Amino acid sequence: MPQKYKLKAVIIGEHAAGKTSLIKTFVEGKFSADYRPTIGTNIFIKKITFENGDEATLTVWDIAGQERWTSMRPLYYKGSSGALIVGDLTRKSTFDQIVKFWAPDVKRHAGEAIPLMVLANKCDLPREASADDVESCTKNIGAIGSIDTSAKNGDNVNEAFMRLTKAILKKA
Ligand code: G3D
Ligand code: MG
Repeated sequence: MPQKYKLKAVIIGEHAAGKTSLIKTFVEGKFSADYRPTIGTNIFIKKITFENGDEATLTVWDIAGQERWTSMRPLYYKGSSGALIVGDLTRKSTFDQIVKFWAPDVKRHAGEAIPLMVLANKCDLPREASADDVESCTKNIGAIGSIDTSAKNGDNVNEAFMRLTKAILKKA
């Protein structure tokens, strides 16, 4: 019997790193009707089908606006089984902030063991953060891995979401 899973993931990282663009690319331009401006969160839903017929309905929560300062962060993280953490390759500081702020923040709210995937976004542009910078960020926070992405041309976007989903379900 194929299994059906329902999962919640969050996408976090500095303002303008590309979080909303990445999700929009992943869900092929479809905004969820479930848009909740009152809590400053966009919620996107995508169904993923695995090779063996199992299905996962992945709900991704995206903080809109003042990412760091919302008092809604505990609600936002609640019940998450994984997190995509986005850095911007054109701004090295966004990876420093993952180590200093975002990884501790998600672990505090969602538990130390939550699977984290680092997305090194904007790989279509000239980079300021090196592969070493991304790797040390990934190791430092104990993420399951990192992947270079471009929300603009779609590079690795599907792969990034699939790797996190598989890690959550322990399929890889
Ligand atoms: P956020 O949700 O993390 O705040 P956004 O970030 O998704 O709003 O993206 C911020 C800006 O970066 C947007 O530009 C967006 O088009 C751009 N962007 C996001 N991802 C990529 C990428 O992979 N490559 C390139 N070249 N640009 C990207 P604007 O100009 O609309 O503010
Ligand atoms: Mg956004």
